[in-house]
Amino acid sequence: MRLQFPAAWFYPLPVPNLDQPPAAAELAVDRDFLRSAFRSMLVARVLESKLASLYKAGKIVGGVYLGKGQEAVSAALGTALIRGKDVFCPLIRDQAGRTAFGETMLDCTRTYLGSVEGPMGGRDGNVHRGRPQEGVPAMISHLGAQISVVAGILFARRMKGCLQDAVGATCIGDGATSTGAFHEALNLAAVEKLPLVLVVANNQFAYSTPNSRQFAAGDLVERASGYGVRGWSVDGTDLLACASVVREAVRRARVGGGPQMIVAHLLRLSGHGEHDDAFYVPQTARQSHYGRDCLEIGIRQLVEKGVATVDEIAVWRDQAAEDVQRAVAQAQQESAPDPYREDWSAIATRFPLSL
Ligand SMILES: Cc1ncc(C[n+]2csc(CCOP(=O)(O)OP(=O)(O)O)c2C)c(N)n1
Ligand SMILES: [Mg+2]
Repeated sequence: MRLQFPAAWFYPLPVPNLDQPPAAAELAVDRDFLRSAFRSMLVARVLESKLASLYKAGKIVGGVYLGKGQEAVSAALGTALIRGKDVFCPLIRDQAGRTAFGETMLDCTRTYLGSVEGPMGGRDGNVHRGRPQEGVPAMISHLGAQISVVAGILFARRMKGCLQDAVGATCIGDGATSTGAFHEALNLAAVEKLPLVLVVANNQFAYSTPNSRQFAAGDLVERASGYGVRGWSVDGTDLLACASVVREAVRRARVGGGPQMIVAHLLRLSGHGEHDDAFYVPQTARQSHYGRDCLEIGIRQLVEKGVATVDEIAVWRDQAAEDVQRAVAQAQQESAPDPYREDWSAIATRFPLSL
């Protein structure tokens, strides 16, 4: 039976800034950055659409959680980071950021389809994948625990004298900002002035719980100053704004400015996972400014700024669709892990983890 929540739970909705987007950021981002970030958004959207169909066809091991509507800030972050130097611990909704940071499509399809060739050897499902040796710890938790993982890696590197000008970034949702893990990790990062970039995607809901039932503060960004952290509030549906803000925040963390917390305001354009039809999201929220699709806004922005043409974007989309088909077909013909041939010792004991 479907639960019916009283309307008063949701409205009046003191959702911050739903119709008052933060002032548009100056375009302080170059053409190459925008093209690259946008392409990652597009690839992620095409890839995730395929994953959703595979889920509905019963072909996926475990659940499917999409980043639809959240790609702009995620892609901006992945593009601003440097693979081989920085640490990026993505969340469940960060396919765009993963793509931008250089994850191959095969890493994704192999994990979702349970292939032994995948980065987790087919042992762990869907979003719980990473390449820790390459600065991408596997996603471990939705609710804030990753902040301390990244802070710990940065701290360890500093103590070993090899931090240099690397930064570490991770992402959480609005719901995670109410956990102790968030508080403890951000506080430690601030005290130690770690080069940590934390992106909070405020998609207005933690599963079905609206912001109004989660916290009484106005804009979540206000929490940053409580920790002595630089806070940034950005319209997560606006690619130019995300690119500009995220890039500047990463730059500041890199030059010793300490932790940076970016709150991106947006709406999740899918269910919590593909098993959820998000019936609890009111129409008023869908029709609000933050119900806009950042991918459509991105196309408009790129074309209007002369950064890409519609024809070029169509070619990118077709290329992404082809690549996705190939990566899915490849993973589908690979085997699942064989439990009798597996080494069941903890992965961490098998090779030294270089932080
Ligand atoms: C410790 C813990 N409690 C509860 C859950 C179940 N859970 C997973 S995601 C989620 C909501 C997260 O909301 P938010 O942080 O806003 O992220 P979003 O899903 O909106 O991106 C909950 C309650 C969990 N994974 N771990
Ligand atoms: Mg949320």
